[in-house]
Formats: sequence, structure tokens, C-alpha cells
Amino acid sequence: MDTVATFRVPRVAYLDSHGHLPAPPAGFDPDRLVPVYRGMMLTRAFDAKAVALQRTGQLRTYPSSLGQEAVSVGLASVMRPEDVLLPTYRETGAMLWRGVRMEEILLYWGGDERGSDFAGPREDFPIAVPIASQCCHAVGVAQAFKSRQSPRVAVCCLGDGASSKGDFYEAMNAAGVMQLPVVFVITNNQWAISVPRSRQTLAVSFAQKAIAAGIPGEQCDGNDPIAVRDAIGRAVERARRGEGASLVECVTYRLSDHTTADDARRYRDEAEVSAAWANEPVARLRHYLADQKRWSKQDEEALIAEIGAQVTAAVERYLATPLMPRQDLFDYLYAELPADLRRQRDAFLLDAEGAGHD
Ligand SMILES: Cc1ncc(C[n+]2csc(CCOP(=O)(O)OP(=O)(O)O)c2C)c(N)n1
Ligand SMILES: [Mg+2]
Repeated sequence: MDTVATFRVPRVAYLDSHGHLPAPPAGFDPDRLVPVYRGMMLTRAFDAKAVALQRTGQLRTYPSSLGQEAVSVGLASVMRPEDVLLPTYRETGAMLWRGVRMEEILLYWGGDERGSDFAGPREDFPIAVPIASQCCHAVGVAQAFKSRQSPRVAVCCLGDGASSKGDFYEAMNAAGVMQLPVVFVITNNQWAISVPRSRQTLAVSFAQKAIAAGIPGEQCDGNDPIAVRDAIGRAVERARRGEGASLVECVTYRLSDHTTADDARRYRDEAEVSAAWANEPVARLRHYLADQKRWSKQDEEALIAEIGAQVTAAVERYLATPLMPRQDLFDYLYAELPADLRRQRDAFLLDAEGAGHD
């Protein structure tokens, strides 16, 4: 029997779980890491506040990214402002890095669509909740960049669960064959709500899904921001040079519940979660920066105070935002509302008045 082809799935990891860096990647610049650390800390503080707001009835739902901050902030930190991010609901870190305001993210999870109308970055996509739908959008974005000969890159985030969907395979195949400037980033956080990675795929990596599309696929330690920046940075620059699409799998762990509507204790072992905490990315990077004398206890205290004040101020702005007129739900559906919906609208308004809803 002949062999048609053989493949290799590369993996990069640099920072060990104690924050030691035996051998950095080519072109490594430690000066870039303090802002990344700050972004990760901001994301974690914002996440904790958002969960608290939901628990006190001030937010409808929230998907925490606890434990995944290195992926989210890392990927955004290697993009240029003019690139386009297509996020899932768990990319708060990337969105904040790119300039989406905290109060906008809160508005979105508070059920207010104005939260998707970011003041900036205007061309980034809104949060995609329908799983993997953003993969096809990313191909369209990248196709536009290519036909305009514009050196911009689309970065499409998805989860391990999303990588089982047809949209993802179709998008990756099209991006491959058309050599489009798009990077698919699979955040493999080991869970898709209650479905564990072992039931998601028999493939030994998610990175190897790239092989069928003929594009490069690489795995990185998603709790190592240096590895995330290296792997995704190379993929983004490759796309920018006109060399086409690629896939990067970032291996991490979802330390939180799926969303505030979930209770993960019902389906996963606490011991697994405790073991994953030993590898979490924020402490890991902090240890490295402290070892390198780039981060002190005073820096840490000042940062905690600074981001605490930023988050508090954003929450105040969110809570002070006047609600949307409730009839908007109907008013932007049709140029002229059909009679049955008009009746529903009138009944809804009357009902809401009577019940004294906000
Ligand atoms: C098309 C579609 N089907 C089902 C759902 C319900 N759903 C929400 S999150 C989720 C799991 C996604 O898992 P993964 O892609 O690993 O992302 P993670 O939540 O772990 O970040 C599912 C099935 C959905 N939002 N959209
Ligand atoms: Mg997942």
C-alpha cells in the first residue's frame, strides 16, 4: 500500500505552569506582556462583577471566561486595529482589548441590543450566540479583504463544541480553497455546556481538523499567553502576507459554569476543576513577570484598585442607561406592522402598563 500523504500537528508551549520560561519563541518581546497581563486582570475583574450583577437580578445572563483570559486577550493582542474580530459570547477579553466598552457588553447581556452597536471598533462583529454561525461570516469578511486587496485579517473565534458544526467545516474549506486571510481560533475549554471533550470528537486534537481543508493547523497551550501570541501571531501575519487561512487550537479549561444559567457541579467532577486551577493563566503570567522583576506587589495593588474603579464606573453607566422603549420590539420588524402584530403591540403596551413593568 502506498502513502498518499502524512501529516504532523505541531504544538507550542513556552511558559510552564510555574511561570518559568526555559526557551522563548523567536521574536519574543517581554515588554508586550505587561499590557497583556493588565488585560487579563481586567477581564477577570469584569467577569466577576458581571456574574455578581446577574446574581442580583441586574443582568439577564452572563457567560464567564474565567480561566480563558490568555486566549482571549492573547489573540486580540496580535491583531491590528483594522483587522476584524468575530467573537463568540466568551471573548470578553478580546472585545475589551479592542476597545468595546464595558457598559456596552453589560447592555448586551442585559438584553439591550444597543450593546452590539459598539462606539468602536466599528467593523468588529457583534457577539455570536448561534454556534459556529460566525465562521461563515468570517469567510465573507476575508473574501472582501482579498477582493479589495486590503492587508487585513479576519479572526474568527469558536469553541470545541462549535467545531462539530457543519458551518465550521464549510467555512474552513471555503477559506482554504480561496486562500482567504482568516484565522480560525478554536478555544478548546474541554466542555460544550455539559458535553465533555471526550464526547465531542474522537480526533486527538482539534488542530488536525485543518488537515481536511488543506490549511495549516497548530495547537498551543491556551493558558500560556506567550504560546497563544506566538501561534496566533504567526497565523495572522501569514494571512496578512496573502498566504491564506489557518487554524489554531488553544487548549484551556472553562473554570466557570457554562453561563449563569448553568450549574456545572451537576455534570463534572470538582476534582477536575481544582486540578485545572493549578494551571490557570493569570497566576502563571504573574509569576513570570514577577520573576523577571517586571511586576511588583505594588504594581498589583495599584492595578487592582485601578480596574476596580473602572469596572465600578462602567457598571454605574450601564445601570444609568435609560431603557429602550418597549415598543421597539415591534417597531423595527416591518416597515408597516401587520394588523395581528399591531394588536399584539397594543395589548403588550397596555399589559406592561398595568403590570407596572419597567
Ligand atoms: C446553533 C446553536 N445550537 C445550539 C446552541 C446552544 N448552545 C449554546 S452554547 C453551546 C455549547 C458550545 O460549546 P463550545 O463551542 O465548546 O463553546 P463554549 O461554550 O465552551 O465556549 C450550545 C450547544 C446554540 N447557541 N446555537
Ligand atoms: Mg467549549
